[in-house]
Amino acid sequence: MFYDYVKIYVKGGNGGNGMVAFRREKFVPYGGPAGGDGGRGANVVFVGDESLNTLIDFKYKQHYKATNGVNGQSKSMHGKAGCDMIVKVPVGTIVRDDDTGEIIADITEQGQRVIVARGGRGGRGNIHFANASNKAPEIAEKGEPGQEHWLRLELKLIADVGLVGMPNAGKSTIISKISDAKPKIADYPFTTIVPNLGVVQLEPGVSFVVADVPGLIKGAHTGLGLGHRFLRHVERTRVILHVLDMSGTNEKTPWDDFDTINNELKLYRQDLAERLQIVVANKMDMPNAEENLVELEKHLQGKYEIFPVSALNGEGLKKLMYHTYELLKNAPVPAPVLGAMKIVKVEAKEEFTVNKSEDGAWLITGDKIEKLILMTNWESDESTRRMQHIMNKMGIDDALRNAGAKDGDLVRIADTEFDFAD
Ligand SMILES: Nc1nc2c(ncn2[C@@H]2O[C@H](COP(=O)(O)OP(=O)(O)OP(=O)(O)O)[C@@H](O)[C@H]2O)c(=O)[nH]1
Ligand SMILES: [Mg+2]
Repeated sequence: MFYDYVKIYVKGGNGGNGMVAFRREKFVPYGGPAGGDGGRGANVVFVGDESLNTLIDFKYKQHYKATNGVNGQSKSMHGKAGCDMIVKVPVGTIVRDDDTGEIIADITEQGQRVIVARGGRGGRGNIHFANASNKAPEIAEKGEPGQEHWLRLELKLIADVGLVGMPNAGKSTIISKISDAKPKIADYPFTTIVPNLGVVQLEPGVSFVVADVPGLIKGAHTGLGLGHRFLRHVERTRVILHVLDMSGTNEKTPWDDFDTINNELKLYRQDLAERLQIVVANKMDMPNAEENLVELEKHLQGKYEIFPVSALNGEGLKKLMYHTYELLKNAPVPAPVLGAMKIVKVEAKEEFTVNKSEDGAWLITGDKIEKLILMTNWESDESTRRMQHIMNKMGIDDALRNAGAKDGDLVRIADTEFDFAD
């Protein structure tokens, strides 16, 4: 199978920080709390797009960070949420967490949307922390950090275009010039024994997949010269580039080669002969090529477009590729090959764990507690007290005590360290 892989980093925006502020109005000496909430961080969202068929664009850009939420303001004004970052991916892309290998999403439909990195919640402003006993709280949360991870994208490549022709016609030379493929090229027939795939990129976002199919011979449709195996790769392609060696002699003319190959295609599957086909007149740098081209044109009677090229020195290939792309635009898209797969959601875990780290500190890990710690503003005494209260309620104090923690032991959670006070 021909798979394309890329690794990319995605990060949701951080939530904006909540604000500590108080109302200041005329004739109201001690106004109530008026600190607004931070805005939500933006998500990174993948959207299935049928017009893409490779992952090549991700090889150039690997980091995708959505925008942060805006901090809350005074006068109870909430910060604005970040605007989601939309990333188009080809239909057929499987998205895995690179660390665990777990499938996060399987993009099987046009327009399908999947959040691959969630933006953080905005921190709450001090208006939320007022109660009967504390009318002027100095507490506000920091924004929740956005989710971040490395993803592995996989796509089964489906060739859009097939390079078909007699052995030694120059198919591998062509694919080596137009794409990133590096096949073996040699001056004898049957150099290529398995198809090579290459991605042709004309411009960023404009690419297609080409298959260099091993040479076909007379009788290929019956399986001769492994013909069956190779023809199967042509079945799925939408445009056929029929490569001819124009340096033909009297014994072996390009037009006879043309008829032989097309006859094999037709005998293998009638509709293959009817597929969009461009004739690539290769080796135009060779003697006799010009005369042969005139003969070939007569023979084809305008039924096929002919592109004279020299793969060896690259002449004519660019024009051929742009024309191929134009044809592909209107050629029907083959049905997706991947069946629907289960979508596994990444949910935050509630529990926490206590471990002793090598330096003797108590290490507490867990999605919820780590998030809460990161959202706490430690400069505020009140926020600190609130956090201590929450940790106690979650059972973290008990867990530390049971694990053997003593007064003054170092405790570490996320980016914060503090002393254990029993
Ligand atoms: N002069 C000249 N030689 C070429 C040109 N293109 C390819 N060749 C030569 O033709 C020979 C065969 O080229 P390949 O690209 O291996 O041919 P192929 O069609 O892949 O052959 P198979 O894999 O056997 O089917 C090599 O020696 C190439 O260097 C060209 O435009 N001009
Ligand atoms: Mg070859």
